[in-house]
Amino acid sequence: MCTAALLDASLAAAADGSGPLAADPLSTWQTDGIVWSLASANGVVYVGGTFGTVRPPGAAPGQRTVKRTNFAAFDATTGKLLPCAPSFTGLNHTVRAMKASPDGRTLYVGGSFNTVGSTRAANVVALKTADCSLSKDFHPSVSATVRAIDTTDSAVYLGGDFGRVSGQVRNRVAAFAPKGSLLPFKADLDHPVRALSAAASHGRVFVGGDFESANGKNDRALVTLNATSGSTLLSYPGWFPPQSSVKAIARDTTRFYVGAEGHGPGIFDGRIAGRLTNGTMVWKDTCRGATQALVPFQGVLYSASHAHDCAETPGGFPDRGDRQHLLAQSMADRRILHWFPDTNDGLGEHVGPRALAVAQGVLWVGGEFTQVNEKPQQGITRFGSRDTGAPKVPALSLAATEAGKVTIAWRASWDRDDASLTYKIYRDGKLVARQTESSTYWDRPQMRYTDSVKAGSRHRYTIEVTDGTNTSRKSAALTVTAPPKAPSRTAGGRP
Ligand SMILES: [Ca+2]
Repeated sequence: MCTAALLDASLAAAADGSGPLAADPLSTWQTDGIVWSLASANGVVYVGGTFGTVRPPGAAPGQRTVKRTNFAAFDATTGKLLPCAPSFTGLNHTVRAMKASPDGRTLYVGGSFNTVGSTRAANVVALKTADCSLSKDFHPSVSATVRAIDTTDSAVYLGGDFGRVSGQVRNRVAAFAPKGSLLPFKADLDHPVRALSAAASHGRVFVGGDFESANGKNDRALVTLNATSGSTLLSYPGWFPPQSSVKAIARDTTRFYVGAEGHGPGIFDGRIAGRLTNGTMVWKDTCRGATQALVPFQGVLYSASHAHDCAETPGGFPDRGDRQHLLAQSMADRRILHWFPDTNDGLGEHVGPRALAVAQGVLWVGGEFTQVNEKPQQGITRFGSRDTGAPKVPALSLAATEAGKVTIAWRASWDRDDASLTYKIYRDGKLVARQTESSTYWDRPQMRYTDSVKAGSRHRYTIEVTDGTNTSRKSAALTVTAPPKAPSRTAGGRP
């Protein structure tokens, strides 16, 4: 991506097709286990999951570890580890959901735990962000795992596996006043809730998960509830095939976005954009490879998945037997943008990234991975706006020669955040040609250049490739002697 693009990210996406972020990871702390949730407030990024230690950037597993039990906090700008470190412990201890209050003063943390520091808790607590202490007001008792949290000025919504909250029946979704009293909001979902998005200005809450039924009606995977009463406002018949779950919901001022995970026939693993006002669909992409997290940022919808077939989505890729774990797509029209940082599958269920958050213009990614862009990096990574990676240099080969002519060939390289690359061809160290070509990792065209030289002369050719910001090293030299005169012959030796 070009630096001028940073001035206006929506224009940037249009200008070079990559969006506001570069695909080169920033130096980032790591965890020794799975990150399930990310949240930010007041210049701090909170990381929750199933882990016992964190370690600095570059440290190998087990080296220079610092104890952090399922929760850690980092400076959003520098990435430095912060001292805020309550431990979340208990049977199956894990942090699965976090969200700050709109004023940033409180961080709500949910999961499966019964002790936070030395305080008894029941699967959800509130931390005061000013001093990292536990809120004494907010200490509801939730009967099972909390998997989703969203907040408004007047309510904290929880979703998960539970059936009772503070002694009352609340089937998989509940709402509290910010100070901790249970609100009358009540809905009945038959299977776990995994995602929540509260649109306070519209008086509604978008709820996603594994359920087949909501408030006694067949409503699979996604439902929109009245934010005060919990009654069903909008349903989505036909949006999700059987055995599909909504794993993530995000929204902006006019639309909501859902990410799904499907199992079995007629699978739906992609993303849908819908209108907040009436729940109608704007677009749907049918990429295969379950979506785990979504975050909108400057006109781009970033998603965590293990996409392996996006052939039917504009800008997408065919199934090649590999997986692309991070995607950027236009929020306007679902087009897959040229932004392809990647993780490996990693630990656990081997799906790579599971959580996304943007803080101070930087995208934080958490999950199961142990590599980012093919280098060791576990649990957390970050992407900012600065493009620092050069494309790989192609290898030159001889395509043909004839008297006074040499044709050299190479296969186009590719770059993780720039589609259009410029190739510079040198003869005996002197720049003789430039060619610009678009490429992706799944579509790298063959390229060639025919040079005119003196018959019988001998030359050394090299090539380098640039994304406009970063230039590769020069290739190994290809030495060619142009034939003295006709007839021509090809490199294959046929007359
Ligand atoms: Ca680049």
